[in-house]
Amino acid sequence: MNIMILGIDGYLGWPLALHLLNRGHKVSGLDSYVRRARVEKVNSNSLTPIASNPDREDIFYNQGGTDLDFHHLGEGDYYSLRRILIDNEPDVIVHLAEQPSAPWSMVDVYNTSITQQENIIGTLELLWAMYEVCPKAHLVKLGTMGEYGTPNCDIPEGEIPKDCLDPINHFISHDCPMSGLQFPRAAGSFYHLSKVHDTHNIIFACKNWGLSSTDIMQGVVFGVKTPEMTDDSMITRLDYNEYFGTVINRFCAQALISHPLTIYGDGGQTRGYLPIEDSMICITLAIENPPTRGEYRVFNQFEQIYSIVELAAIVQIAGDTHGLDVKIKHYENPRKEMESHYYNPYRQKLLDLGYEPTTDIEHVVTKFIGDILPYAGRVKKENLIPHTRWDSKHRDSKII
Ligand code: USQ
Repeated sequence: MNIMILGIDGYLGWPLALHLLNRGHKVSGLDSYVRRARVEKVNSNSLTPIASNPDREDIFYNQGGTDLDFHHLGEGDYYSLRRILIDNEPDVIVHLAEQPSAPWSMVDVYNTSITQQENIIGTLELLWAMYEVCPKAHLVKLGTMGEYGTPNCDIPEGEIPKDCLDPINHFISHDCPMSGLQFPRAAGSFYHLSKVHDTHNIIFACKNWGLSSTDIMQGVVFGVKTPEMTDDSMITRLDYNEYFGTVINRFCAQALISHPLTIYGDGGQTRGYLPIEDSMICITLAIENPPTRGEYRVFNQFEQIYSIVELAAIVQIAGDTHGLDVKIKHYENPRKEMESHYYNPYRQKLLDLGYEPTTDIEHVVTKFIGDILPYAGRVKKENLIPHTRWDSKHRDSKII
């Protein structure tokens, strides 16, 4: 297939390019390299020493990549996006080119506006360009499990199913008058909300113009190496700062330097998680099993659900295997979120396509810590305590 990856320089975009090239697909991509600049601006770095832009371009072309363009989605340069699509004629567009951080989106009015401008307007421009230039292409769009929030009932995949909810939260058999409508979204940050707005715009574009899309509600990804990274120059970025680092990646970076694992609040917050290899497999399944013309479908994408306390215990055990002294502490929660709640999302559609979730998470986290041990000296301690708060006050969280 002819696949274009938007956000090809990112944490997931880069390994996906290597994975798809390895499977014999034709791969092109675009990026604005803004992630590199934003991480520098918050005085942080990638834990892994990633290749410079020109070196990465060389690797991409050496691996068989066809075209790399510089483009910043949502910055109003619509005709250059159109031109890139005309030149590449993709069958599939994987859209990973969004501002991906909830905390960064909550810093101030400037960051909130940039997040929603880049994500919502960027996706709108893409939808218009697809309609005008390549309406038969399949849009694989990265959404988030965070769109649903943490409702007090089971979470289906996108739509409300035919079976209504019973009082003890499970689906029962009778026709629900609201079936077929989108399951209510209740996002917990301006970033997660930008993905909710994308969802509605994509649904409308599919209905109105006959575009087809897979909207992936992905859980939190962790890890850094995939089988295609045959030498260290091919490694993907790994963020661990309070903005761009997600929880398992942060915990493992903290473990490297014996900084206490930063559990926010009680740590009963439960989410779906998946190793980076699983993310590549799932996105590839979506690409290689496209929807029909005009279809909008949602895949919930995660390996398993875990609470933060459970994750901290897993990282502690994995760190111990490497002789690390891993401490765990609870910090004031900078976010407004439930710290104890019901959580039962479904993820049947990817299983039906053949996804076999990694089961031994302790083993995967142990291997991951081994992958990053050589880079322990690159961890900047000052990036580990959260400072941005959902109430817009800025101060370091204290240990509780
Ligand atoms: N958390 C801690 N300690 C930390 C960092 C986070 O306890 O040091 C907690 C947070 O309070 C939250 C949970 O871990 O309850 C997950 O936070 P996160 O920063 O790992 O992930 P989140 O902000 O929810 O968003 C991330 C990605 C986003 C992706 C989403 C999946 O940034 O792109 O879509 O995970 S989900 O969480 O299911 O929405």
